[in-house]
Amino acid sequence: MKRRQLLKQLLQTSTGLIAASLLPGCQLLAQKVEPLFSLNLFQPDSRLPDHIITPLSEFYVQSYALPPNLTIEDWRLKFTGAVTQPLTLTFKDILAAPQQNIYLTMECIGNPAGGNLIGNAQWTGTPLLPFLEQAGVKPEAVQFILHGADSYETTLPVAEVMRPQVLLVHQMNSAPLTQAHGYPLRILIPGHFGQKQPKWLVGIEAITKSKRGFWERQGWSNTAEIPTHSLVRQVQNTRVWNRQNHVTLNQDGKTGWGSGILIAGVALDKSSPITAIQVSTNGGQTWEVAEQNSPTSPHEWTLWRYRWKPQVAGKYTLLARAVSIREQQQLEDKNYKDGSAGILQIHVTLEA
Ligand SMILES: Nc1nc2c(c(=O)[nH]1)N[C@H]1C(S)=C(S)[C@@H](COP(=O)(O)O)O[C@H]1N2
Ligand SMILES: [Mo]
Repeated sequence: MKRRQLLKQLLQTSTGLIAASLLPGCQLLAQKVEPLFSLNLFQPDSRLPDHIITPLSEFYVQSYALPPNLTIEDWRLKFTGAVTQPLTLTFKDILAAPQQNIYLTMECIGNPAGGNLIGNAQWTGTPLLPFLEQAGVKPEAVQFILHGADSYETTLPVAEVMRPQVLLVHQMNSAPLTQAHGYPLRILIPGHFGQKQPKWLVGIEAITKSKRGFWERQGWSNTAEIPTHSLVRQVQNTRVWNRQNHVTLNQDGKTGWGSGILIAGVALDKSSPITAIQVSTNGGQTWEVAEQNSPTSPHEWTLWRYRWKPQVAGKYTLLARAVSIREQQQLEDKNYKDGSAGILQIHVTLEA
């Protein structure tokens, strides 16, 4: 894609200019710009599904450089630094270990409210912890540096990486990882934005003095924990993100507003279940509870939909906020470099 075309597309979004220069992974070389997905939640009488998987063709890609070309034969994962027994794993070692599947939603910390840098997949891999125990992490270690073969690096506290739910994954939606998504292996660190989950993982280094990673050195959150937040995807058949967050509906026809309007989206938190998604159609004066599913994994997005029955034509401001045991989503971001936690405002015009 030509730079000008890309800028044009970015400008169609409200935060486009910020996005062009500051997004983690917003590199002209390797970014897919329009990974829209459709939720297909528009049979209101049907049950909400337990899972919606983002097809690979619509799964966003954020890479700060060109993806490295690795082969299973040559790939190695090295455990180095403050460990008693440095360890080198081959791909066979990974496959010989017990395998697990996990549903996990990946989101970029630079994803603007309601944006598309988010996708849900079922990942297959093996826990990291037994390998770390084998390598013997020394008590003086404070952090691990996770190294990608593209020289990407990020760091996390020892305790965060030594949780049993941290996985070394080699499959996405039952197929080997594609080159863009980290072939042959990446790490999943549940609860954190994408920047903490290096693709093409080749090194785990225990260090005794804290260090910041690639995006963190540029001011992005060093913890990069996922806040409680919701993303509106669709109002009737309109994908709101693609239309400057503005939807115009005529009263007539199946997708008009005469017989009600379906609003649908997703919500996510770092670790707590989403207890409610609330929708306001009057700019936040009153809120109604949306229908939602309850995923078995807290690391997978919650799906929700709301049926709105407006009585009169006019202009409306539509908001959706997520509530978890931890927090209730607020209108404004505290600091966008901690991830977008603010509520997206959608402007709806209903024509008579
Ligand atoms: N090695 C490596 N890992 C990386 C990155 C990268 O540039 N290099 N980008 C990170 C960022 S910013 C995000 S949001 C996720 C995106 O994962 P995806 O491209 O599979 O969607 O990968 C993360 N892991
Ligand atoms: Mo990212």
